Amino acid sequence: MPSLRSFFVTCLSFSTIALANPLHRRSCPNTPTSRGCWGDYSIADDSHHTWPNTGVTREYWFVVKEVTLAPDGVSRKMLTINGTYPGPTIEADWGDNVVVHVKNALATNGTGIHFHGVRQLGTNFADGAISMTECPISPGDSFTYKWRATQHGTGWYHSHYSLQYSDGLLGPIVVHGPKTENYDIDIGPILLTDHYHTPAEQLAASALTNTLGLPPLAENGLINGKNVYGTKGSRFETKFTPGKKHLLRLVNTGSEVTFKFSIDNHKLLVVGMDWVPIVPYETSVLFIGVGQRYDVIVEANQISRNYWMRANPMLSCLTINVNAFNVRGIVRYTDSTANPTTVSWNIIDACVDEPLSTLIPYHAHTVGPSAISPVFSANLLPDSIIPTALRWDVGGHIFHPPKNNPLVKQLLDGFSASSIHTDFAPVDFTSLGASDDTWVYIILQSLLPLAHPIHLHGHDFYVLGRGLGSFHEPLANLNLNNPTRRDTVNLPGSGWLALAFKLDNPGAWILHCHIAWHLHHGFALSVLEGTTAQVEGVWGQERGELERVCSNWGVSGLENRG
Ligand SMILES: *[C@@H]1O[C@H](CO)[C@@H](O)[C@H](O)[C@H]1NC(C)=O
Ligand SMILES: *[C@@H]1O[C@H](CO)[C@@H](O)[C@H](O)[C@H]1NC(C)=O
Ligand SMILES: [Cu+2]
Repeated sequence: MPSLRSFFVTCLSFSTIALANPLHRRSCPNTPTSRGCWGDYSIADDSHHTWPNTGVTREYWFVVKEVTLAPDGVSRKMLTINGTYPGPTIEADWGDNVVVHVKNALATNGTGIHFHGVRQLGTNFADGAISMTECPISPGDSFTYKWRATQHGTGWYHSHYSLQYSDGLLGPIVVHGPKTENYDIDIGPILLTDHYHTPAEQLAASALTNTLGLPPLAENGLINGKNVYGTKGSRFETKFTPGKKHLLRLVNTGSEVTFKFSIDNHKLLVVGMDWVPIVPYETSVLFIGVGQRYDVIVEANQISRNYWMRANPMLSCLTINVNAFNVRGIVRYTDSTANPTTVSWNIIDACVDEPLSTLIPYHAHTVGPSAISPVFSANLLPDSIIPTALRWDVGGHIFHPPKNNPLVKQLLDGFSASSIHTDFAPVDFTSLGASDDTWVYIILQSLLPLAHPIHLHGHDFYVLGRGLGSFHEPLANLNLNNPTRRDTVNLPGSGWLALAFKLDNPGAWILHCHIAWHLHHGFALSVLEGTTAQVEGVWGQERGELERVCSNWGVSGLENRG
């Protein structure tokens, strides 16, 4: 078999020819032996800068409804898209347009859908972050999200309203594109989550008044919406074709849990993190925090039998899970229905993210000097109204803004960034404007021995460094030379994290901890990017829809009930 490198070189030379004369651009098909190819494009094309113009629109109709389901055999009420959990897969090719019509069929609750990690370049209005870019969609009302799949890989969508995704309102996103290694079969998304038998709202209330700051107890974990619980339920299963290479698209859709994922006896070749292709590396056990994704290739090169697929919750990340060592699926080589008897890799329980040195983006970027580098510390403080309850304070602000007056609406209505209410925890970059060469760094500091998966909307950020203790690193010591680039990364407990991004996407974006309870209790900052004129520029006609959805939300009278 020819080496993958030769395919890249072939594709690369095609695109060089294409630059000289577009009519001579030859198509390089994506096949099991040429996954680096992608028609007129290839893995050599950096999706940060370029994407195919397919002219194709993928359209989806989602109905948000409450149903009773039993993912692990125990019935509970869940919030779903069209009654299924996980929700339907949004599937597109790199460069396609995606249109998602969301109708709210809940009786007494608002909703909204966010597309996790999708860059939303110039489409701030499609981000679906309630309080930031949108009012909740009222019962009976609908909203249409329109965005371009400029990146490729694996993602997920979820409600960004209250704790709704913890009650099930989520599903996978697959954007097909070239890969940095060859594989034969795409197994598709594999969603990993913690699972609770109690509605999220009740759990959050107990987490709030738990003065130790301990998370709620999870009864279980699920793989693609399934697992056993005692004698109930059934496990997720997948079939491997002997001798073939399988692509698995791993997503942690959890509320709080950090997993180590593994398949007994099999190595994982990691080829993508979040929406970013990486230089492939091999591991037997992969650490996946809430919101993170990894595309891995697994070769069915072991003897023909059944194997455990494991998602072990990391108890050292302060997860509490009743079924901790039994969050498993089954990989079968044959039609046997027996349970596997295989032995686990040695899995060390540690709350330590994949090392940055192994997560090397395939397309190297260099980070420029920062215009500004604010430091924000995260701490748990007593609530001003209920002193026995705790709230997350980040840089002196607790994020709990109104739903009926989103930050972007206030900007468009002519309020200056400095007059935005402090409940938005605003980080105001408006005076810098948005341009292709303005960089900002943000340093986050965790004052408690608790790690947080940090996620930014509207960008892939650059992870310039992280460490234990308090941040006193000279900026010059940070790694600006092709640092790890992704949209969700772990801030270590009692440690720091230095992130960078370019101010190239005007709008209002949220930077937050993806532990659902932490976000719900204030762990977020609002990033204001671009001048008001630039924000107006990207919103254009979409402002009418913002006004309509907000006005309906006002009429619904639900503002103070969720
Ligand atoms: C969801 O349900 C609606 C209404 O029944 C239907 O039109 C739509 O095609 C369904 N969508 C998906 C993705 O299954
Ligand atoms: C709406 O849903 C959220 C999350 O599930 C819940 O916390 C809230 O209480 C609900 N609101 C109403 C009015 O039912
Ligand atoms: Cu957190």
